[in-house]
Amino acid sequence: MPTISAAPGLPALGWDEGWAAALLELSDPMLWPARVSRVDRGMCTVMNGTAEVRVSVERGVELAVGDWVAVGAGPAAGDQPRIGAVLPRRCVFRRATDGRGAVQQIVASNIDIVLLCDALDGRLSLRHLERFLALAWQSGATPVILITKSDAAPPDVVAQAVEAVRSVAEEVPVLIVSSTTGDGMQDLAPYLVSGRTIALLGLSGAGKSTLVNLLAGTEVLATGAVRSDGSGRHTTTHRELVLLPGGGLLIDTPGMRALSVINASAGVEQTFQDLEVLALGCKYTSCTHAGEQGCALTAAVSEGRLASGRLDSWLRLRAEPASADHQLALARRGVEERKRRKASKIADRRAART
Ligand SMILES: Nc1nc2c(ncn2[C@@H]2O[C@H](COP(=O)(O)OP(=O)(O)O)[C@@H](O)[C@H]2O)c(=O)[nH]1
Ligand SMILES: [Mg+2]
Ligand SMILES: [Zn+2]
Repeated sequence: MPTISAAPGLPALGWDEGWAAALLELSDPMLWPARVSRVDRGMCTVMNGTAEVRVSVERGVELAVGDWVAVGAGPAAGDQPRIGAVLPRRCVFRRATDGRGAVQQIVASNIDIVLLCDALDGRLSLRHLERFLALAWQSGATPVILITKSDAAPPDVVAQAVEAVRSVAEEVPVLIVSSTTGDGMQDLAPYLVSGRTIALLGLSGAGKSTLVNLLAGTEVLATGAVRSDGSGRHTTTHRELVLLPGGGLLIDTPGMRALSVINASAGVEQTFQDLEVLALGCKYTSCTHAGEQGCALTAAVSEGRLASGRLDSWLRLRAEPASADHQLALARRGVEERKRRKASKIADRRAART
């Protein structure tokens, strides 16, 4: 049975004319629209504007929190409703789950804004942040950097960290908040608009779930104390879409340790626009910026106009998508090969039996 929740209608969940058109294209009047708020094995929870409903998910259907789906009746009377179709995603946030980039998982979909959370504890380096930014731009969402736990460091340390972050942020807004004191929360308010979806990304222990609970006005998520060695804990076991009482939707995500930038060349380009512009000044258009003669980037580093770490970071991230693509292709080929071998074994056995 659907459980009635406070969800005040579809538009507050982000439903608009575009989604309505996508649903119409399915031309099945028996399907009803809903947004996925939680994904479990074989099941998911959806919000339809008036209720939260548990829906069964058939094998092979890849679902992500944030998806808009068309739901239909189960095969027999009394069966749980099931996913009829996933409406084409406007934007997805993917991550590699195996460190080599061969296995990818959709972290969340249909996000408008990505809040990149950094706890000022030194675990999120500027190089990490550049990776997060590249992934955020690549997803199609707009990134905003959120420095959390501002109460946990003296003001001059906070100011220094903000300055460092701004040096790689380009035009991305940088907000500073404390969930403990409430400082800076008013700067977050303009982003929390009805129907808008915001995903929180960051390392485990950055204070994401605490912030979601604070904004939701209730303990909707489990939070975890950071271990004494500062390594943090994975406390968010399920990504969940939380509808805020004052409008806006938040998606909390588990901490991301292994973060590789896959197929994100456009995102990398956007993140390093300053370097892309500088590179226009290189003598050769084929310049690899590895110390060739006439390289504008090498010159900028030696003149102190560009941090060498940022140049290294750009060169590394630019090289990654190609290698990850290659890994992906290799992995796919391996799977195909195994399938072929299995099929021929079965055929052999059948032939032997007859
Ligand atoms: N001092 C301080 N601690 C915070 C703040 N926000 C969260 N924490 C603590 O940081 C730890 C990790 O928070 P949590 O929300 O679980 O982080 P998550 O892994 O990003 O979801 C918990 O012990 C929180 O109590 C803050 O604004 N200030
Ligand atoms: Mg959490
Ligand atoms: Zn160059």
